[in-house]
Amino acid sequence: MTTPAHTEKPLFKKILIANRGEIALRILRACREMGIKTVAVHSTADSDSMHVRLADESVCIGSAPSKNSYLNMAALISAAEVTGAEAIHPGVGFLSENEKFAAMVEEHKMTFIGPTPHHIAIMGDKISAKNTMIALGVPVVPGSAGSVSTDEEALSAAKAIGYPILIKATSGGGGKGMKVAHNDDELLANVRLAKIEAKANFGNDEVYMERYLGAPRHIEVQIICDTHGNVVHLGERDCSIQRRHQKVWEEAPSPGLTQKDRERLGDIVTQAMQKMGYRGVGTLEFLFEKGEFFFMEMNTRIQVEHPITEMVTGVDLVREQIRVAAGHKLSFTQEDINIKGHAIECRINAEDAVTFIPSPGKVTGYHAPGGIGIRVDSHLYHGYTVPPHYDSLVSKLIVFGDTREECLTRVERALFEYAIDGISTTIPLHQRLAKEKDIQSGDYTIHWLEKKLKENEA
Ligand code: MV4
Repeated sequence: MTTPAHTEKPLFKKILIANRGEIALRILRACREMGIKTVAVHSTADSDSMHVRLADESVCIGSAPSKNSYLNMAALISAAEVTGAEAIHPGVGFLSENEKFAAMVEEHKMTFIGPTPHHIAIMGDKISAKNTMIALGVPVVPGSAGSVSTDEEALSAAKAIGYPILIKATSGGGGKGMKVAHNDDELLANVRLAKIEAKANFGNDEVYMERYLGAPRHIEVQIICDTHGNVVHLGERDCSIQRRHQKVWEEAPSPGLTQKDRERLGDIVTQAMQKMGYRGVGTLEFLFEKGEFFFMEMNTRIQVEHPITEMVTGVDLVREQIRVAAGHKLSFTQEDINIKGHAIECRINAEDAVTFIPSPGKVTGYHAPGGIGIRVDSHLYHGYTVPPHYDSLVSKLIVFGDTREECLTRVERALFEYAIDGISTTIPLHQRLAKEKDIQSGDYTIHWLEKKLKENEA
């Protein structure tokens, strides 16, 4: 699935990577293999980071708080102009789904490695994302047509939806401000409460209603689109194992889907993206319950858990993302994609494995696992100091096996080898997860981990 580079127009000569940590490293690696020069940017807290060390050039763009550095649009644009970068890769988080930044990059005659500002904006608003998907023939959770303001609106929507109902904030993210209602009285009380909380948290009191699914799985589909009308899906990932809306453990393919489910979902998503004229990589998130898929939201960026899809498809997603951003055609078709084997990602955070209290500090010893089926995406090294200012993700252990059983065996083996000294990490949590009966059988929903952690507390 490699493309002879000499047969196509040249790619970018230089890319600025507007991110840090493991994902900056991931993008750097793709660029180096493609012969593209890299510019790292960093805050004053990240001068000694691995992404700065491995880049061809680096620019300090501000002080430790993200808003002064990794979220500082003017500083990023200046750094790109000064270094002569032709494109900016936003990575994940930070400005990766900011339509203003995407537009600003293009206004300055550089390429934003991502979708159009228009598509970012549509998917950034949950109601417009949902309405867009309905129009494209994608199944969504039954719910109110838009936001609900009055008691009358809420009650008439509830009649059509049926209980239990989930109230969500239009501007809310990560499940913040969601409330369940089982009858009309609860509904009216909770709509009022949700609006007050939404106003306080997001500065916008709009809320909408959906049928509450009690025990679904979180299933997301990876897609990639070029600017020549080609759309390919790369199968799904199961990200049901979460804590406080943070993914902890991800698998591809999902142990809960049949091949029929998978193909049905892939077809729906591919056709929708084709009609939409989407460009770049994207992920459509669904809830899956009793054999039915319901669209929730779409992420318009590369995702943290993309490597498990790379492991089971053999596709370098970041390389393809850069190629399509440069206007190249996808180097494969849907027929070339065959899901093979099984992959699991353990997200390793610099946190206590029981209390989840962040544990920044100096890594006084470091030994990463290796051997067959093991990939470690991490910016850690012996002597590195994990700064306290950012996300606590410090490593992704990505494991491949021909079967799910082999993959799980290798997860346990790799976790046994992994040594990170000086800071606390969530490695012990993953060691426990790998031994759990429900994990081994693949029988879990989005509520499994929180329930298990509560049981262990008691
Ligand atoms: C839901 C749901 C049940 N029914 N929507 C949580 C975050 C936000 N993006 C959507 N979320 C949910 N929406 C309906 N109609 C349950 C959740 C949910 C969840 C979803 C995915 C992964 C983990 C979750 C944990 C709790 C609740």
